[in-house]
Amino acid sequence: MTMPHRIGFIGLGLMGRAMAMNLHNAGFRVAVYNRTRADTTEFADLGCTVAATPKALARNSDTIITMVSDMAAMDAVLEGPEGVLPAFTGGSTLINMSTLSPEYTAALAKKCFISGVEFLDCPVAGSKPLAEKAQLVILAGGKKETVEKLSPVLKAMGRAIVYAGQAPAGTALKLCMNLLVAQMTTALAESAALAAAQGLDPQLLFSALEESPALNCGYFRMKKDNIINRDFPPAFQLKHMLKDARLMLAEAARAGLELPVTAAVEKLLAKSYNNGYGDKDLSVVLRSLTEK
Ligand code: NA7
Repeated sequence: MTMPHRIGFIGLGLMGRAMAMNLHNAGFRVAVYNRTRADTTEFADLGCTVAATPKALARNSDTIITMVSDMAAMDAVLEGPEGVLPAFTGGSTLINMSTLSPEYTAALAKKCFISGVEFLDCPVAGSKPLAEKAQLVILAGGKKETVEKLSPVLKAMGRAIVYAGQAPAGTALKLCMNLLVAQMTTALAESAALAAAQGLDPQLLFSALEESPALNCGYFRMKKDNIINRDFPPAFQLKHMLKDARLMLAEAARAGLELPVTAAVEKLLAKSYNNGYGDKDLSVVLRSLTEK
């Protein structure tokens, strides 16, 4: 790819801020848009252009990357008179890295195709600490040649690209990955709650896990401090996993597949959300196991 390649980044939340910063640090010309403009200050201080609207950003970008909450947020930044889509011209590329439904993603791919815009469906595996270290795994859907052409951009944010097939295959794979994350988190929380209920120090659980060649995994280690300290600063907010659990169940239902454990996990996530923990790390489900 010939540099500079003009990248417009939309959505400077927990993940997007780190990803946009890694693109800037890799030498790409990055301009940004965020609904809450105050969160663009550090990019302005680095000399990045801050666009007033998604449309203004799209007008001056070759590639737009979106990393926003959900489908409503995507509609807000893409559609309408100040959205990306009306300003985007043939030959531009849209890379969505948010987790949306496969159905929404397929419809977006079609809309882009009709407008002559290249579309990549690239959600990521990994939360804030891995985003900060550019260690995400990019789950890529779309035309293989486009993924290859844009791999320098994707590699600036992640350690690896796993090509899944045409869109929405990236999103489909992401839901499978997050099914594991959701279940591993709730399993860890239930295990710690059972340890405490039996009068054990939860630290013992981690000591045993760390000695086990099979169970000593990076994910449990990442959540150790949260569980031991019962403090849940967000690496991945519970509200986003609740959205994803519902997307998994909807996809399974469409295929006539039952996911009984995921259904139980969704109930626990919903309980935590209703307890007011939506913005905490999803490991906060530990609290909801012991609260009425
Ligand atoms: P965050 O930290 O919740 O960030 C969400 C971003 O989406 C943030 O920039 C928001 O802007 C933006 N957003 C949310 N709603 C809107 C609307 N209506 N219009 C415009 N922009 C909006 O999420 P993460 O970074 O952890 O995750 C992002 C995605 O990756 C998500 O799909 C996860 O499931 C995976 P704000 O700063 O609030 O103005």
